[in-house]
Amino acid sequence: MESPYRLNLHSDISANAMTHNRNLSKVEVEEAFKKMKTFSNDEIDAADVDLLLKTLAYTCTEEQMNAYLKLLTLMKIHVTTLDRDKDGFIDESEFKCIVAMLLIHDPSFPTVNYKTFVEEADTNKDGKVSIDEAVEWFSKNANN
Ligand SMILES: [Ca+2]
Ligand SMILES: [Ca+2]
Repeated sequence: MESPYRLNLHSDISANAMTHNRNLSKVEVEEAFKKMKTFSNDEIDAADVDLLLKTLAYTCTEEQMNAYLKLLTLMKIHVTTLDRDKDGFIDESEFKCIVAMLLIHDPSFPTVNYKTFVEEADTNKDGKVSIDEAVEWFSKNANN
């Protein structure tokens, strides 16, 4: 691993966590961020993302945020964070980083090559895998 990836409190992801769950207020997201050990300058390390989600989930009932939604949010954070050149698409080296990261959390995650990934994940058939397409695919393939 290189220098740790940082997730910003005001990123799309944080907004996403809120829009997916209308009962989760900005204040709650902020408070969860501030509880993280690595919190500084409105950012946390990607390593704290799991804990952040657990903290957020803890403030909700199961009805408010179901397991799949948590998985989807977690995936979106991983995929968005690992889109290193920030072009909105997942290339081969980025794909490998995401898989490597998922394998840490879930050693049973299926190892798939990049070609297969593009074939399966590219739902609008433009030859590229966007962040949303990748999130869908990873969520479907994750052992939940
Ligand atoms: Ca990219
Ligand atoms: Ca596509």
